[in-house]
Amino acid sequence: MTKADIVWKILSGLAKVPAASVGEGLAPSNIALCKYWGKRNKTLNLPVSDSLSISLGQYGAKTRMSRIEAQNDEVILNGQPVQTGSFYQRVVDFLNLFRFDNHMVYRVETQSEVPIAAGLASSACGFAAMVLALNDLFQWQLDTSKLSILARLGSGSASRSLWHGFVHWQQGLRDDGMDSFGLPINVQWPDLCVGLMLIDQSEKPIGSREAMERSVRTSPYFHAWPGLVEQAITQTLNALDTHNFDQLGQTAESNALAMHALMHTSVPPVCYHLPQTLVAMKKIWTLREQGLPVYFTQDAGPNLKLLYLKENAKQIQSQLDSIIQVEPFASH
Ligand code: 2P0
Repeated sequence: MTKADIVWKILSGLAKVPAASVGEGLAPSNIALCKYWGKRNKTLNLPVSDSLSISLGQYGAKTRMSRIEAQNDEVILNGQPVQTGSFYQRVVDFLNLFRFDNHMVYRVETQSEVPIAAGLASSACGFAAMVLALNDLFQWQLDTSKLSILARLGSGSASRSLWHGFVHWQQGLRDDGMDSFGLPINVQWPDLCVGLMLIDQSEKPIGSREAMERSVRTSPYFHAWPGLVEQAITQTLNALDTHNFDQLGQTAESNALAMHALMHTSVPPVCYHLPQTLVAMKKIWTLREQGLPVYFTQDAGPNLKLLYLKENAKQIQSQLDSIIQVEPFASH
């Protein structure tokens, strides 16, 4: 089954010519508290487990799309035309799924509010915003689960970027992935803060897609991973129900460390930590021993994302450098 098969299944009977001159989409970035790491189907980005994330409020992508008379797609990122490179190619590959006649060429203008320097994945909100813009351009009025499935075809984590707050991506069991999409979790936690801790902004040694594949193929511990995530999700849902911050933070931190253990035990090993990453982790553990409730999570890069409550924000910022504070439940 190809991505195009899924697109056609979802869009069957719907308009194949734009109904508006411009379509707009706005999607927040997200950080996984229980990680997506490993695919059961690489073509369709179907995961081996559920995952659970928190969206980053005003940090995200805003995309405007229109059909144009041109030979090639026009891709504009933060006001600058992009004509080559892997970003351009990923956008064009995704647009290829939505060309319903030979002359369907697009202009895609994205304004990304993601602090790229903080090592946040911009692909998740980028693909989600593109899908929302296409839905608006063609006036398909797709429900959110279908929008989530389409976003997943661009990037797995994009399936979680259609909502604010906490989101649970259900792995699904079907081969076509029509049951693998995000669902919002109806929990508000206004005091919760996410601190983006900038450690290094140089290019990653290896992309997350390849690192993920290598973990699945070579880590001797990978067989334990889906069960660990399942357990982490149960614990996180319980922490959300009871507003138990320590359970939330501890579960997220342990899950991130388990994911990095898979990478460290891959052959050849993948290590996203820099010496400063370890220094920061130890500092966080020391602060916790001293009674300050702060936890971290880490994705496919050296930067950390901290979890803490608003009442401790000042103290945490005075102890740790370079933190961009996000309040996921503030109005946006
Ligand atoms: C996550 N990451 O759950 C995990 C944790 C990175 C570490 O999802 O291959 O860009 O496009 O489906 O979504 C990054 O991987 O991968 C990711 P693809 P994606 O956020």
